[in-house]
Amino acid sequence: MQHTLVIFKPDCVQRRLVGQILQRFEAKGLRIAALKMIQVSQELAEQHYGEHKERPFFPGLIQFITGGPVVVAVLAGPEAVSVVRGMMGKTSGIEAVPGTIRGDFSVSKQNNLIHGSDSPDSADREIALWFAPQELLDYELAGQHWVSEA
Ligand code: FUP
Repeated sequence: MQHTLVIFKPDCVQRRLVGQILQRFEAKGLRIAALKMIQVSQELAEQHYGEHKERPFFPGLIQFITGGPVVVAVLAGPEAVSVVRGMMGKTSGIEAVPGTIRGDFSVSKQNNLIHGSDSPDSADREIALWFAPQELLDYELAGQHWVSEA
């Protein structure tokens, strides 16, 4: 069982797409382990996107992600990191294939609606950055054995 961080970015909130996209993850069989809405601080934004610090798009990205509230979640399930990445599609909504979230709802590289951790190590780092340990809830969903073996 793996955990991954998903951010429903400010464009997702403003376009009223949070429910529709969260529904896809639930329907897939992932469990919501944590969920909250927050206004991202400059500091958190810079820490989260630290690996892109030297890239030309970094200032715009920070302005974008702090430009309105986000909804942030921890999703749990078998291979949750790669399952979510596959559902998200390529970074650019123009290149992302139809059927993926970005492919269905985005025509932008920056305004691409959601973030998902790109590896289990990134997931651990990002979850610790966005959530306190007690915010992650470990519980069983009824009928889980119909969804997956583990
Ligand atoms: P992804 O893992 O698909 O979210 O994409 P990256 O980690 O490569 O990039 C992080 C965010 O930076 C993207 F979600 C959007 C933004 N970005 C740009 O705005 N311009 C670029 O050229 C590349 C990324």
